[in-house]
Amino acid sequence: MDRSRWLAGFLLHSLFASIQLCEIPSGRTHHIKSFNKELLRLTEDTSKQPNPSVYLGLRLSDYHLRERESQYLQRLKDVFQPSSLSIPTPASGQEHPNTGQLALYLLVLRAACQDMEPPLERQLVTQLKLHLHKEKASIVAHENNGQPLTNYYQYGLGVLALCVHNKKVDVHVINKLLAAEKQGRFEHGSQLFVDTEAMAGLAFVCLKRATFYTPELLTEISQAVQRVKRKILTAQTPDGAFGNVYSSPLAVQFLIAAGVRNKEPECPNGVAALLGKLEEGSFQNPLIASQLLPVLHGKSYVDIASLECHTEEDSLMLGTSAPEPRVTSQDTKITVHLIVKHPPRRLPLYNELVRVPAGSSLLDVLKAAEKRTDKSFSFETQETLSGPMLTSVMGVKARQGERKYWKILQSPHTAMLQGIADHVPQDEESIILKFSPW
Ligand code: B12
Repeated sequence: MDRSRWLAGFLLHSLFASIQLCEIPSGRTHHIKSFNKELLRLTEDTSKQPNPSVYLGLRLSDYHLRERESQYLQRLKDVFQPSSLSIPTPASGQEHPNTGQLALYLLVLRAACQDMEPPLERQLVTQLKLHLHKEKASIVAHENNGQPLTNYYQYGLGVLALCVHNKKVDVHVINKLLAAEKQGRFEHGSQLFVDTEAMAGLAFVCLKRATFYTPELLTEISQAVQRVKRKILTAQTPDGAFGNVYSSPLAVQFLIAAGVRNKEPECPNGVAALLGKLEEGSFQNPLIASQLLPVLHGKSYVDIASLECHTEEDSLMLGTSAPEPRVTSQDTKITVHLIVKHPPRRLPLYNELVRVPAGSSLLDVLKAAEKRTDKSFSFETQETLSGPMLTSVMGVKARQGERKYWKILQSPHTAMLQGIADHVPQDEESIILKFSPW
């Protein structure tokens, strides 16, 4: 081979190697397809409210079953689309969709290549701008300690949704997100809230590509992307997860969007950890699964901006077999120690052993405790995109605007990484429900 051809080949190879993004190595098609099918099967259950995140995950996949996606889109519209210009449709039992739900619905409309010119669609954009304005006002109202009305995760999601629709985001709204990120508001002690950091990071990557902003602001946004990248890479644990296993999907979405290369060792290690957990079946929760599916195709929420709908072909087939339900064994019973704490009271409100069939979820344990003859335990839940959230225990619940919640712990200092419907306790496990600030 002559030298110039060798050099050209070498350069081409180096170029190819250097653009290898933080993505999934090839050869996983079978696994990815069956994971995709599981998410698609969830759309069959019409007894559950449709979940906009699930639709986004499906749209960011390379595999599709268009009729199913269209049916699910219609169900989402039935829930989220306002039917008139003045009265927004209630969603999830709330008076209005919250900032995050509205943002997700707008992302859904872009992912479905919906025409956004009709008045009702334009009104949704205006409504999200208004929500973000109120969120910002809430941050400003308390100077150094200000918080958005919902949370910074939803604030970032709102900015991302407007940006993906190529709408100009109010510079003051952007500045508050930049400042919060810079001041480390997504951190608690030494712990980084990776999901929130990643969501803000996705918003910054999108804003960086827009043409509306001054060079000074774009420089600040670029610096923020670099900071988010550094923080997320530093949050990698020895087992490869970014933060924890469930924040890793969004973290890797960000790394893909920010163009992080495979040659940075955190990336292949993180991807390997995700694939390992995928094979173990750790991503059963629909919300987390829907945040992971784009990653398996090397995509992120930022890619919703450029999704096209006319080129897709059906490439998924669903058999008739339904997913296997969780197996509980009536013969084998386990004992779970349930403790309810309501600080500053020193004595627990509840402290009992509860017997349930092996394989029961924590939700089943709470139901069993409630059924006991002494009737001393009671609880309430609220349906969310992540599943049922524990909102009240023995009559104690957060008041409107009070930043408290029922924290679930496995030991006095270990917070659980799953919700009540997903966690399956082992025999003799202790579960502490503690009313805590957030
Ligand atoms: C903010 C947040 C919280 C806040 C919510 C307060 C608020 N009003 O804003 C607080 C601190 C209360 C919280 C609590 C918990 N959280 Co949280 N939370 C989030 C976060 C960062 C954003 C949620 C959000 O706003 N979504 C957007 C809107 C549009 O969706 P939504 O459905 O309307 O949002 C509501 C629900 O998400 C709900 N919620 C929040 N966390 C959880 C967790 C579970 C399991 C459920 C069912 C509901 C729920 O609160 C939101 C606001 O009302 C997500 C990150 C993510 N990737 O989703 C983690 C996340 C959902 N939380 C998680 C966990 C584990 C918990 C806890 C179980 C922790 C614990 N050990 O106690 C508890 C819930 C306990 C309970 N009582 O049932 C995990 C869930 C992982 C999984 N396997 O599904 C996530 C993904 C974070 C992570 N990577 O670990 N959380």
